[in-house]
Amino acid sequence: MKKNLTQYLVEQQRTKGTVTADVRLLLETVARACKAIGHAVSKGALGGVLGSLESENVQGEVQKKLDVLSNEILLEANEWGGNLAAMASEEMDTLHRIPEYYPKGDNLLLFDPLDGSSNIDVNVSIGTIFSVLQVPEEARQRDIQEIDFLQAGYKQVAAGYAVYGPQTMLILTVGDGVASFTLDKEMGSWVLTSERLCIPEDTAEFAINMSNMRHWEPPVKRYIDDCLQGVEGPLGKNYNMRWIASMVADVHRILTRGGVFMYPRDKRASVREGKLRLMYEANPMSMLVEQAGGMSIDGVQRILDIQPTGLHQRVGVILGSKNEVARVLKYHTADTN
Ligand code: P6P
Repeated sequence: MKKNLTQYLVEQQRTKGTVTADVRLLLETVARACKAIGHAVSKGALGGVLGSLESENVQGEVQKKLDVLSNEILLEANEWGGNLAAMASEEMDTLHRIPEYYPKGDNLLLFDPLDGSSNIDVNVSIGTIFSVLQVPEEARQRDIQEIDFLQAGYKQVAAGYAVYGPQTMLILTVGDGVASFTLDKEMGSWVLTSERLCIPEDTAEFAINMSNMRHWEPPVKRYIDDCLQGVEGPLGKNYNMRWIASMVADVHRILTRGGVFMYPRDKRASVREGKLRLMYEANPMSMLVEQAGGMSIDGVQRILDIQPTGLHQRVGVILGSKNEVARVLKYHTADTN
């Protein structure tokens, strides 16, 4: 009999002490919300949820109907459980405090409710990314402020994503490796399908949006040029390329078979600090990748060590197979020596 998510989390709580009871309940609530989001996504045109709204989010991006619906599903599911002090989301300008009339807890939940929105209307895999932090001791007797969220990624107590693709899967870490669960849609349960995902240390597959080549900084340009020279080039092997333009889908491929994912900062004003968001995209994905034996940097430093300065701060992201990311790091540090 395969374990389900609850059994996995109870084992983590009781035998390994990696999660507290309230984090376990929080993760089960988030997983339940992801089932509801996946159900809404799967309806597509039949659910009247495709297309865009007139509104824009804090990032200045046009919001898809499903972006807003997914955000509402996560807020409503998590408001009343008693294990959170506040939430933050890509779709909300600022934090969302737990209403006075609900019990509160000492955890903070951050999420990108539906990552890869540009793929929704063309039926390509998308996903939900989430991160759990704890309320700092000094903030536990007062109202939560935005600054209480601004903790380096190594302080996360849990991180994960749901990917809505051919299978609906939940990928989760509580600090003891990375487990994967597949949704049994007949029973409505998340069934444990891998107890410990492991990223191959080497790869010959890179993921980057090549249309941005003219904007890249020199180290990225040199690395990709060397990859494209194949076996005759300095890297001595032929590389393959993938770019799904859904971080969840690209990272899922890397957790499954290795590779290197790159969304580096570049010369465009809007991407000067990077495109992806640190708190609810790069940090949770970096915790997963490191827990699966990979590496995750912004180009020059470990992403999980970055001290955040803003809730919606952007960052360059280069993550995946350890030896390949270390190679990309060398291209960057060689530039500064
Ligand atoms: P581009 C999706 O909008 C996203 O935030 C990530 O999921 C994805 O990796 C990236 O942007 C794709 O960006 O510029 O290739 O469309």
